[in-house]
Amino acid sequence: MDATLLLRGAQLIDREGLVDIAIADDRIVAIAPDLRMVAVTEWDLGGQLVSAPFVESHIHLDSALTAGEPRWNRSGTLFEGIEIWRDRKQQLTMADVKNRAVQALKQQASYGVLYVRSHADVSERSLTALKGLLEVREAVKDWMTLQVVAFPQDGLYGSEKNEALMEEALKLGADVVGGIPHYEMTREDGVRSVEKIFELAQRYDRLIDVHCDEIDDPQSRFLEVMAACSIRSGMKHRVTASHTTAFGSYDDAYALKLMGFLKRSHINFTANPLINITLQGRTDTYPKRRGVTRVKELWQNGLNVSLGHDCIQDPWYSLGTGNLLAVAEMAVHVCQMTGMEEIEACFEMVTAGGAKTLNVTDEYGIEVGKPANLIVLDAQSPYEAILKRATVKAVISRGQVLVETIPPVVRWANQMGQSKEPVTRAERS
Ligand code: 17E
Ligand code: FE2
Repeated sequence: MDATLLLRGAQLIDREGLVDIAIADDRIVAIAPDLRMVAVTEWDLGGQLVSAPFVESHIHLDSALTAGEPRWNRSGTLFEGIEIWRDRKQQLTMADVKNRAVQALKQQASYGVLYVRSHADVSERSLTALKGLLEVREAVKDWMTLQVVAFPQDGLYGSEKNEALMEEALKLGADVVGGIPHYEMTREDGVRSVEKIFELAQRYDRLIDVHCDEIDDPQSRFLEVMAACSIRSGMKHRVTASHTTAFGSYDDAYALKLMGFLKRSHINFTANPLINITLQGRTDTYPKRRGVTRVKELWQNGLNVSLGHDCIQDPWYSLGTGNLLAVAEMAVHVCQMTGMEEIEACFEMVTAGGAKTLNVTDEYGIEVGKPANLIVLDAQSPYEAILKRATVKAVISRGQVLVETIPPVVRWANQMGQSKEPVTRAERS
């Protein structure tokens, strides 16, 4: 059999020694050392890391690239962000949503992201955010897998119209049912919103991804409601609890009991350390909480954790590039995951962990027979990738080279240099 693309000398994550990877059309057809094959195109990777693509498990593409519109977030809180967005979303048009989303997705793809789960606000009457992202999902499907969450930013019961809008969003084809129980007006509304979300997900056969307890209030306890609903419904890995930052403020006695229920529930977690280290703790003076969920303990207890970017330049966060290595690096710091195994786990949380959250494990990974979606990093290990925020040199999507990036080159002036050869940043560090 001939290959269309043959990658020689690739370092895989869980395998000693280098291998060749053969791709025919859109599939991986062989993985072994020194393949005897002919290929249309052949690359020698010289031991560089080949990974399955990054998975962005939590982002808001409808608000991406709107930072400063109509004003900047001064308090830095989640709640001021929601108010600014409430004003900005009155101006949404299909073109506005689609242009910004595609621009953000292209930027993400250039950093090696080929799977994205985006929330779309469905608490605005015209459903423009949702309809725009559903059209984008279709428009990009040949190079990017996009899942859309119907997310009621203002609360499922925040106004009378919202419950019907959620259902309409599911009829229009949203992949995932979202929610925001900690922002409902009463605790009772929060509980019944979670119950409603599970009912809708089962009725429409969709996944669940709830913004859950994104607040520093240790009394915000909707995660236990999600765990109970997951155990009772058997929805397990089809359910994701996002943010869960209050878990970082619960006392240890309650956290211990909760962890037991979470293990029984088999739900996924998504933490967004870049955003929550800045949004949370705003009402604290000192000591100031980190406002991030218990990532390390969830991982140690065998639960699936993925890491998301959450924002790319929007009312909640004026920075953000789409590069998941920046998110993994932040998790290493904020979650104190500095041990070598822990650093490697943070890389897994932006790759395989994200694939579990999105429920795409059947097609995800570097294995013979799977779709040829993979990235070549300017690094030899996950540790080195995070260490130097490695350039993703090539992104291969559905067997085609989608984008290539040349790592920066540092040239010393002659009188300083020992060598006249250009030295890459990688060699210098
Ligand atoms: N909306 C929300 O409720 N929480 C967030 N972190 C963002 C939007 C970005
Ligand atoms: Fe979010």
